[in-house]
Amino acid sequence: MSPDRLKLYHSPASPNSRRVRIFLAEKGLTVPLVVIDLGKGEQHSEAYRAINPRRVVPTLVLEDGTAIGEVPAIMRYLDEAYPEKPLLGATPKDKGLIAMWERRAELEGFAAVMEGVRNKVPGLKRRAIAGPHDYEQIPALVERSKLRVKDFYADLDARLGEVRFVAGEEFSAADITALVTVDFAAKALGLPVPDEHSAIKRWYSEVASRPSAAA
Ligand SMILES: N[C@@H](CCC(=O)N[C@@H](CS)C(=O)NCC(=O)O)C(=O)O
Repeated sequence: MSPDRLKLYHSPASPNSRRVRIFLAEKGLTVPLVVIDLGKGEQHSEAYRAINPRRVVPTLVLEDGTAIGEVPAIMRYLDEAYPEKPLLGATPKDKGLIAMWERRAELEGFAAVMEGVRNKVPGLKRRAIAGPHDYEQIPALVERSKLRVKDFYADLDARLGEVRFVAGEEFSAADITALVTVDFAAKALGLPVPDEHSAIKRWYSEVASRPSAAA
């Protein structure tokens, strides 16, 4: 299927949407984008809920109307449908390693930042977890999230002291999730990479200067 028959519902400021936009840019795929205005609550509209009942972006819609939500699932579809320049690995070993490192970046880094932001930002009161259900903020989680992000940075620095990219010697989806995590932590939690983490700095200057990072 030609990528211009797909549709990506996204939000320009959403870090989860950015993970998919960078993924597409790295693969050289141009997919029509449809903006969902999260500030105006468009994710809760009847029209968008018919596309993604979880009320979150991004969502990839195929030509036959099939809607795929969840960033790793969208990445999986794109890498399988457009196998040129695989970002989730080409061999069973690489696939396993990239899935492991991407998942660690998401669970230990990205999710930790998200937890801090959602429990802190006044505009997200009663919306501490994205999705169809409302949850009150728990301010204590903000401090714990900051500790988790610091630990994530220390662990990532140790890893990048051994390898060029997060999952090994090749750029992969794990770098995309880690890059978006670092930018999100700096912007939304005021937690830039500490100066002493020289391996992250070396890696960041390489991945952030790829054209895809502007996506
Ligand atoms: N697990 C989902 C998370 C998606 C998500 O949390 N998206 C946020 C934007 S980054 C969202 O749509 N938030 C809507 C809201 O806060 O109501 C994924 O991987 O796609």
